[in-house]
Amino acid sequence: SHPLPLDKDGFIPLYYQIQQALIEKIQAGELLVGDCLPSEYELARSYQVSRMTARQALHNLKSRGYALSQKGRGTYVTRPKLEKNIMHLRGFTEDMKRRGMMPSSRLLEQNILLATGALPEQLRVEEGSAILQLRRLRIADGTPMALEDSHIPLQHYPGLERTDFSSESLYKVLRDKYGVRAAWADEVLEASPATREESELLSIPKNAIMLSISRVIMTTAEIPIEVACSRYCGNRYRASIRVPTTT
Ligand code: 16G
Repeated sequence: SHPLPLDKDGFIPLYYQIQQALIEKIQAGELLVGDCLPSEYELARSYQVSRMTARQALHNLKSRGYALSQKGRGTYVTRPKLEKNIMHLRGFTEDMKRRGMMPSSRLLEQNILLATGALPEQLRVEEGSAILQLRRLRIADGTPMALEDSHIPLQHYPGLERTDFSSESLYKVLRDKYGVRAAWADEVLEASPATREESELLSIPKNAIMLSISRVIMTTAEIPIEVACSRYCGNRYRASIRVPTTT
């Protein structure tokens, strides 16, 4: 298809107009994951701009996660990173469903253990009280997205351990069976390389960068729900936040 003419007298930079035109094609499904994007030369010729301008447009698509360049293959469309709004307390299942993706899990561990170390204080329970420990590989549309470790104090949620977490959503069960309402969470975000085990489970290169989110999440009644660590693939996830003004 012939590219739309650019607005050359306006205030919107040309590279930006080209970049947005390509993003629109990707979002409209005219360009699919794996498809080649026009080369720098082709873009420059069809939009009547300099190679520099075309290069900038392609560069921005790559840095925004819409494309990748590979020697011999050119620049091709990739699946954009999921943007996780870290101001929301939604669980994985709900978050993926809202995006129109199909969530699933591979249950790696589901055990009862006794609270030791930092857990009693974080979960506000006695040392040695029963904790449900979950380790799940979280999958969306068949692609492994994250590894999650959760610790939930069973004294507040008795019987929770009988749930089959290979198919159930933790937050849905807590909401439906225990009336839990999440109020706030303390979160820490951190970058670190994937361990060997993580790279195998998530099918990513060894030492690939992971985005780690550790959190303690509380109910409206100030009862701890969960201490969790979610380890997201750095090439599939990024975090966003709206920063409010402080007065
Ligand atoms: C989110 C939570 C995780 C929780 C899970 C429940 C973050 C950083 N992590 O991934 O702590 O265990 O949701 O998901 O938000 P589920 O309801 O699908 O089991």
